[in-house]
This record gives sequence, structure tokens and C-alpha cells, in this order.
Amino acid sequence: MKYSRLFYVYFPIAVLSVLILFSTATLAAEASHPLDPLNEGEIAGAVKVLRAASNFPKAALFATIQLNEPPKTEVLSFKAGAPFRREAFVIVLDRERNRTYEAVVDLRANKIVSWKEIARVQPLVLVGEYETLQQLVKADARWQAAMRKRGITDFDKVAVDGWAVGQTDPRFTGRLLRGLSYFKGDSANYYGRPIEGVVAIVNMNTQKVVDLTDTGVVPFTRQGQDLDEQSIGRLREKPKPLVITQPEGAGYQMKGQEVRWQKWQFRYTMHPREGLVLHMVSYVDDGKIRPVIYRLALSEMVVPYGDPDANWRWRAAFDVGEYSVGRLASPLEPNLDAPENAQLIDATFADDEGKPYSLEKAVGLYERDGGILWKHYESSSEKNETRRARELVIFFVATIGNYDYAVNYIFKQDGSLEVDLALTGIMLAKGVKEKRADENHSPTSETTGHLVAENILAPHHQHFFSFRIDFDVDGPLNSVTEMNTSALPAGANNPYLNGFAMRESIFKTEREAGRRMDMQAARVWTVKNAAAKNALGHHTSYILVPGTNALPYIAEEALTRKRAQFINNHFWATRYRSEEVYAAGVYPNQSAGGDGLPQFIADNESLENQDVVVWYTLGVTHIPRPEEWVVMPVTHAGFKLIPGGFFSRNPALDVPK
Ligand SMILES: [Cu+2]
Repeated sequence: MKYSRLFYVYFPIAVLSVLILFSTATLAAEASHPLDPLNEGEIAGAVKVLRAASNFPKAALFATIQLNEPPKTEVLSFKAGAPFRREAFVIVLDRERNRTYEAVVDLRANKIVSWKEIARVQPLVLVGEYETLQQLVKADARWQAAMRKRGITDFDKVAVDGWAVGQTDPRFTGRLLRGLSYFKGDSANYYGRPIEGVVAIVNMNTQKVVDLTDTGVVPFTRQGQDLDEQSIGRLREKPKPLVITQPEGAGYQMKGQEVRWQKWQFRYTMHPREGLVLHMVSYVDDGKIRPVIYRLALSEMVVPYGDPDANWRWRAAFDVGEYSVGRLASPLEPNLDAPENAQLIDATFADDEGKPYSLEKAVGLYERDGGILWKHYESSSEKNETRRARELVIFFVATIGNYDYAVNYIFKQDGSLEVDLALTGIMLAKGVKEKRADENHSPTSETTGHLVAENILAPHHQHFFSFRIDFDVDGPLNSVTEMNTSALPAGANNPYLNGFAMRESIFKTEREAGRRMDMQAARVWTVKNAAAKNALGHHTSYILVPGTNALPYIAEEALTRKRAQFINNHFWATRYRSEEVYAAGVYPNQSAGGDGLPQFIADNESLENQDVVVWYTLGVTHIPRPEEWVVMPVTHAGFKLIPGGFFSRNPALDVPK
């Protein structure tokens, strides 16, 4: 049992030392709110109850152990101190029989509430499978021969990376992973040295390498490419110190999982699959708590690669559903991953055996300068009025193999909330025989990848992120609209041809609400409350303002596209259903396609004045540059949720100097 750093904040030193001396497992851990994440005791309790059941498969592994979030109505009506349910949702993999089960365990009564087999699915990649896969591949005679052919005899110098199998030959069945080999040598970083052409397919249940392809030797460098200062070599002069201090402490208050800052209040949890989740985001307006969002998280991702090569055509990582971005959060390094005033918070997860563990410094929370909040300089009177903005950032970074993704939620004083993704890490590298970009083609020729170093090509790819936003603007009953702007037709009403108008239309049903961006129409979407109005008579709303985005290149007929239909639209809206959480379904790993959003909208439910959920797909088309090698400078992509008639005037007018 490990006390979280948060916990310390609320206890004076004297009390703290007593706690350390007489620490008991339950003190820090007791859940005080229905949305509190499972603590170590609860995870262990759920596992104990399941293992004690006579039908529990002996060799089973735990793919997921998470809070079974109570029904929304129960959470919304919860009053502090009142009793509330505690349940664990568990996904169990029976390796021996290749079967998957879902269980719900009542943690108060210590009993199994439900246990059911889910046919023909594979849970996400288990933590231990990465190492097992590596051992299995390295023991394979065909793989060893492929290494020897490349002059590699010391197999300890090779790293084998585990990948969800993606599209595969129907000959191979069961629980499959692929193994990609890299020359590691004595370095930490091996992603710049792919042993191209060698890919293994492994059945993880039978623990057999079922296929090994070797499409031929491609040169790779044995020289290390580590990223530490010493390996990089000559460094520029370090800038003079820039110090961030908060002499009176942080400007936010934190109580358990709840954060209050500058009229905002919300809860957060670190979810094993989705990473950071924001719950019950509200704005305190004139003393009244006004709900905006019930739940916001990254629901799914897919990263399809555009190289038709035999060893690349299947690559499309569903990072949330196949790998789980929460459990793959990397521990944040103080003063580097976050500024010096940041608070770094641990998360509690379960391993494959169901054993709880603490992932240290998984979440960062800090205030930062936000530039100018608003300003006007009165030229005639030479009077300046400026207010400086402050922002609150809560974030985590998921590292999925070579790539690192930071997901930042940024609260602002003007009532807006920004979602900012930062993409960094190392591009997926393909070994090629060319040493120079002009060796085989002219600069204007068609390519599916870019040479970024000698013998290294970075194939073109796209990153798609699906954010699920369960809006509750001034309450759960909302409607969804689209705003399109266009020029007015010529005529008596528009004699100078300057006129343009915005038309707002309401989505009546789920299928109508599948939409794409339109720059000509300056298209945005809103979630409105039909019952609540501001002082000027506007229905209160929040507007989803897209930022950069992309459309998919992978064909609609391709299996990857069928599995990732959430990328068909930038915007989706569905009726709230507690089980509809993942844009590509609960089990995208080895899926045949069609799960998730296409299913959620199949019944075409009404969206008018209902509890609605919005899904925003954010795409990034990545045409690699040499400047992104050997590690990528951060690329940002995101979107904003801004109030539209939620307030009656600029809500940041009251921010003092
Ligand atoms: Cu990329």
C-alpha cells in the first residue's frame, strides 16, 4: 500500500508521521465518491472473490480491472456521506480455452454480480505479453536463422516489439501478436534500427510462433542513437534560468479526486484503458454549480500506416483499445515533463495476475501563464486595460512503443476548455537500402514514405483520436446543432454582395449527426439546453470548435477502415447509453469490424432534448520530415469547447489585474 502524494497535502506533518508509523491499508484508500477509482484493496478484493468461484478458469489472466461506474442517475443524485455502490468491472482471459469473460463484482458484498462469456473477442494486449512474445520469438529457429543471415549472433542485442496483429491471413487463428525485431546493441533506444523484413506471428495462448516472414536483408546501422545528452554530443548553450514560483501555493484546491480552480470544478480519474478521464466538469456561476460535461476521455485511437509493403500493410495501431493508454502512461519527470510548480499524481492499476500496483507520477496538474486574457488600449485617453490569463492544465503522457502522446486538458478563465494533444517520440522506421533521398527518385515523385536518415524511411501515416464527450450543458437533457455559414444570394436584400449568414440546424436523430468539417461553411457543432436560457434569451450551449484535422486515406473497403469506422466522420452524436464508451467497440483487438459507433447509431435514436454524447474525431496526417528524426519535436493538435450563450457576457470580465 502506498499513500498518494495528494493525500499528504491534507495532513499536517505531525498527523502524517503518525500515519506512517501506524499505517493501515484502508486509511488513505476509502472511496468517498461513487466515481473514485478502485484502490489497491478493492482491486485485490475483486480478484479474491473471482478466484474463489468454482468456475473461475485456473490459468486465467486479468486483462482489465476497473471501477464499474455506477449509473449516471446514481452519481448525479449522490450526496456527500451517503452510501454508494462499489463494483469492479473485470475482463478475464482464459488462455487454455481461448475464451474471454466479463465480470462485475460487488465490492461491498464481496460477491459476483455477473459473469458472462463474450464470444469471438480478444482482450487488449496484456502487460506480460510483451516479454513473453520476445522470448518466444527469440527461441524460434526460423527467426534465429533470419538474424544470422544479417550477421547477428548475439540475440540479446535484439529487441522484439509486440504489436496487435491487425489484419492477418485467415489461416492464423487464436490470440495472436506480431513481433517486430530491432537491433538494440548496447543502447536504450532501438527504434532507429529496424531489422527490416523479419516479422513473426505468435499465438500467445499456445505460445507458438505460427509464422515468420523474411522478405530479405536490408542494411541497418549498428551505431547507437540514444537520446541522452552524452550520446547526442555537442549541446547548445543552456538558456538562463526561467523560474516559476507560486509563493502562496497553488491556485487550485484539491480534495480527493476533485479539483476546484477559478470557478471550474471537476473530478479526474486515471483509467487503465482511456488514461485521464474528466468527470462532472462544472462552472460555478454566481454561486450556482452549472454542469457542462459529465465525462470526457480519449475513447479510441487508430494509426494506419500508408505503406503497402507486405510487412507494413497490416499496421494500424488502436492505441486505446488494443494497448490501453492509461496503463501505458509513462511516469512524468519533474521539471521536464511538467513545470516545477506541477503536482505529479500516482495512479493505481492491476497487472495481468490481478495484483494492484501504483504507477508513479502518472498525472500532472499545474497552473501556467496563459498570455493575454483580454485587452483594450484606449488610444484617445492612452489608457490601457489588460488582464493576464491563467490556465489550469491536467495531463498524462502515454508511451506506446515508439510514440509518445501527451493528452492535455486546459481549463481557462473565459469558460472554455481546450483539449491539446502533443505528439512526440520516435516515428516508426522502415529499413531501406537507400542512403540518400535522391538515390531512386526525384523530389517531385510519388512516395509512401520519406527518407529521414541513411537507410531509414519513415512511412506516411495518420493518427486518429476519438474523444467521447458526454455533455450535460445545464443538465443532462440537451440537443445537438450544427452551424453553417454561407454567402447570401444576390438580390434586393444583398445589393453589395457582402452579406453572409449563419444557419443553425438541429440534428433530430443519431444518423443525421454523423458529420465532417467544412471550411467553406465555418462549420461548428453545439450542444444546447432547450430549457435553460441566458439573460439575453439565448439557449445556453457549448460549441465544439475543431482545430487541425484530417480525412482518412485508407479505403472504406479495407478491413482496418471497417474496424475504425469512427474515422468516417469528424463529429458524431449519440444518445447516452452507459455501455457505449468505446468508438471502435470494447474489443478492437482482432475485431472483424463494425463495432462501436456504427452500432451505437444503428437504432437511429432521437437526439432532441435527450441525454446526448458527442464524439469528436481528430486526425493528423503525418508526412515525415528529416527534422523529425531521431526524435520528433512535439506536434500539437486539438480542439476547443467554448461557451456559446452559456453566459450573458464575457465571463472573464471579473478577473482582477
Ligand atoms: Cu506520426
